[in-house]
Amino acid sequence: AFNGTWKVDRSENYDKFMEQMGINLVKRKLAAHDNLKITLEQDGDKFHVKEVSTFRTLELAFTLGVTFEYSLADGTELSGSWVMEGDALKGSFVRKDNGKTLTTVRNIVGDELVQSYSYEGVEAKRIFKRA
Ligand code: MYR
Repeated sequence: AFNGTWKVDRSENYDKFMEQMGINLVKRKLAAHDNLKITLEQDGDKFHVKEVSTFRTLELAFTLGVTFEYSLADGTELSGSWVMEGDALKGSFVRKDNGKTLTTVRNIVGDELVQSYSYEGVEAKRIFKRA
């Protein structure tokens, strides 16, 4: 169900979320228009991800339940994993710089992919449409 290429359509509370993450105004303004595109390919419990934005292009792979490393576009390093709960992908990632946890959930809602983010009491969503 997650398979395919998803292009960000809109965001909710994403600026506040990035502010809580400690991202400065200039970077937040750029990130608001990052044209993020994510391609997901699932094969059993393995996922291959291609991420393309105005900041960078990167590819990674992860296995459900297995910890991996991921860096945000600003260089912030995270370590964590995704698990499947029902039809939802749930991620829990710890920031290496401060030990705080960022959680994120991917859900298919209608024909959209909704990704929710939570960090230190602030929640945001980014909603993607099939590219
Ligand atoms: C992937 O499945 O796309 C790779 C792993 C993603 C890890 C968690 C993503 C959190 C992104 C937070 C973005 C907000 C930055 C302030």
